[in-house]
Amino acid sequence: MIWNEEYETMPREALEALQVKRLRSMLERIYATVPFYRRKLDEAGVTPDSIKSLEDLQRLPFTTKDDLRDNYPFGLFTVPLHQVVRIHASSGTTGKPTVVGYTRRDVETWAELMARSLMAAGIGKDDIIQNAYGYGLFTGGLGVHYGAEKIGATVIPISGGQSKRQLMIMRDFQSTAITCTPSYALHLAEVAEEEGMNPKGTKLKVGVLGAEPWSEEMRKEIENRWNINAIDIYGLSEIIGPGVSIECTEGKHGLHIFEDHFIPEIIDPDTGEVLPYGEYGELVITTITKEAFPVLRYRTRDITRLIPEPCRCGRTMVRMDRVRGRTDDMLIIRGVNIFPSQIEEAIISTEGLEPHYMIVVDREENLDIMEVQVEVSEELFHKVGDTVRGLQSISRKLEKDIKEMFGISVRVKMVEPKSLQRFEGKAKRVIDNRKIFNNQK
Ligand code: DLL
Repeated sequence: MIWNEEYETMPREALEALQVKRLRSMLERIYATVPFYRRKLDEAGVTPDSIKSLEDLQRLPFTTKDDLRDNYPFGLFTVPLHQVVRIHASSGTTGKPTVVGYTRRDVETWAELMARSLMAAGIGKDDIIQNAYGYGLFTGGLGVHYGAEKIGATVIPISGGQSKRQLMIMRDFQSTAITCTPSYALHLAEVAEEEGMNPKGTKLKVGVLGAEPWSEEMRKEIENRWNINAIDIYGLSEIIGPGVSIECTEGKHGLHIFEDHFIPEIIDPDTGEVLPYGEYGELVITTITKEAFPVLRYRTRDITRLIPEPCRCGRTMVRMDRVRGRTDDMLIIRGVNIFPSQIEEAIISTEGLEPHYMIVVDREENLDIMEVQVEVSEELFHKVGDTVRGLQSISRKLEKDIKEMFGISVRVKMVEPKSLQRFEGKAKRVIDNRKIFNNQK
């Protein structure tokens, strides 16, 4: 199902012409209204009307999260506040949040993109969407909400948390779709089982899950536990919120980026050089229709690659691969780059372990030490005769698998079922004590 055939299946040539036209008018807008961008464009020696093709984009400067922070809170808005009808902010773990604003038209654009996204996930007007993304400054809740209303679905604005209540409502209102983070979808299944409710027996048929990295193994786990189709949705507040890209139901291989609104590039995060299609690197996005808060070549810090091959669904929009992780979440252990989602894959493929884990990194005698804490399954835990030796063989297997993947030794610590923290929103997977140590110095 395609919400907007005209744009979503536009021939590439026409799409690229539209992108160039929109890019130029976006540049005119930021040049005229935002001193920060005017300065950066002047420094780069480019004027908006010198942009003739998409290749010219490479001559333009990047925008980083630090630039947004330096202009906190409203310094990069292109319109006076009386034209801003909504403000959101990204959580951020430390310091001030990143603030973004929307004009009335931006809110409409966002609703359109979320309408496209939900339809791509196989959701329509007859669906009942339980929207368990947080409502508030986080973009997840309201982003999904407006798109759901636009396609005429019934939306339950339940927000995150209160798992037992979520399950009661899911059953009583007969929700057919759930929107939340993958880690919360998994946690809800667990609570359902604890409450004696069979997650496979609900009316749910699809989950639109995102806002954090997750592995293919995690998808399978969620799909099996709930008997649903789990669709990956990507976005970030700085660009618009959820609805930057989404998987379609055709094969679930890559997320279509809505290129009539966003121009994606992949760069080498170290050199800033643009990489060809197919290579992994940092995703950079330029918004070309946003009014209040456009961003030029924004460095998302998310690692992925672009997949240009046409998709069976008929959309002509390029796909991005699932996000492997963020450059700032990437662990460097004794010089080796590791994304938590890669450890997740190894855990889920190990029999007897649950997909609940925490990675703890420390430094002992100048050496990086990585410990993977992971829950054993209830079943295994209660099988008495099998205890110590059985558990040891599982932790050794995981240690060996990780060693094979990365060439480094890790410690696997198996913990009791349900003893690690659960998350209602974005999961936290890493405790890096080296950072604390460095900060204290
Ligand atoms: O997480 C927006 C969102 C809400 C997306 C609901 C999807 C669903 P932020 O809080 O600004 O916005 O966080 C954005 O989250 O740069 C990625 O690192 C990560 N992220 C978002 N979606 C995915 C995904 C929302 N599908 C940051 N896979 C982004 C992996 C994701 N990481």
